[in-house]
Amino acid sequence: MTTARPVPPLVLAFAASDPTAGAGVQADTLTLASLGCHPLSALTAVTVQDTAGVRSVHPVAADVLERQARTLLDDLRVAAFKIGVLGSVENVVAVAGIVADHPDIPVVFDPVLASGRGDDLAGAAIIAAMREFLLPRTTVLTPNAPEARRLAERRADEDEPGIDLCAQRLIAMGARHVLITGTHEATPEVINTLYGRGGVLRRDRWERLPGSYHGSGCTLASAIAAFLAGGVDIDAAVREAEDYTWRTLAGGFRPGRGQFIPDRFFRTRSAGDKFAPDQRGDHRGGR
Ligand code: PXL
Repeated sequence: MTTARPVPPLVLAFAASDPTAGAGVQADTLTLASLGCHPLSALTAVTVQDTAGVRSVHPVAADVLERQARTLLDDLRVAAFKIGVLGSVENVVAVAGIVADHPDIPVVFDPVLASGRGDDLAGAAIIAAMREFLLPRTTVLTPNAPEARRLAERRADEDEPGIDLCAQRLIAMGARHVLITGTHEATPEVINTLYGRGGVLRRDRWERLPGSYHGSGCTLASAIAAFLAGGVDIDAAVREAEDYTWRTLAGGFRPGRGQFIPDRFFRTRSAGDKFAPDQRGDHRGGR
């Protein structure tokens, strides 16, 4: 007979495959595992990409996505959901239906609209479906500032709305909390702001790191889901996840010609076994 051991918190990620493991379901899995969760996944799409860019996106059929998730949910007690790239309107609707059937499970939704290199990952129809079906079931929405502006929709008669107003609109569309990250803004430090129904809940400033990273948003959203799954409240989960993510970026490495990848396992690397310098980020694309 096997001894019953405690089960780590289970987090179900709805996400697309990124073969580089910089972003996507691989990033979620690495992040969740490194933070002590057991990572479950329901694949939404397959992408073809390297560290320099996304070549193509191939959505999984919505009924296959739905069966992956419902089969897991019939067997396992999921503590948090994390949602990333969805790939199609049908997949947005399928995931929204699944999470609506589990109203007690927190949902961290990273509304990925483009890759860090600007490749389009969601068109206008997907964005409209996110607003209508997913925001009303989102516990923490984690757009970067450009995504927040696109999701919040500019009114015909106005200039670009400020991020505070975008957050207010996203909350009016149903998101309970919105964390807008400031990586893409022209501020000397990166400023991340968490909003709730009553306005700003916290604003955190982080030293801006040099270099361009692939998968920082997936890391942050998965880390928030991991802390929520561990029973931490939203404010502390956001703070802890930002700190963790910053460290993964500070320890990031550049495996190919393109962007840096966060090191989600920075904690397990002692000074002695840190990679050799040429793998740490001095790879200048000489291949
Ligand atoms: O970083 C956002 C992201 C999420 N998921 C997948 C991606 C990307 C960016 O390229 O490819 C699969």
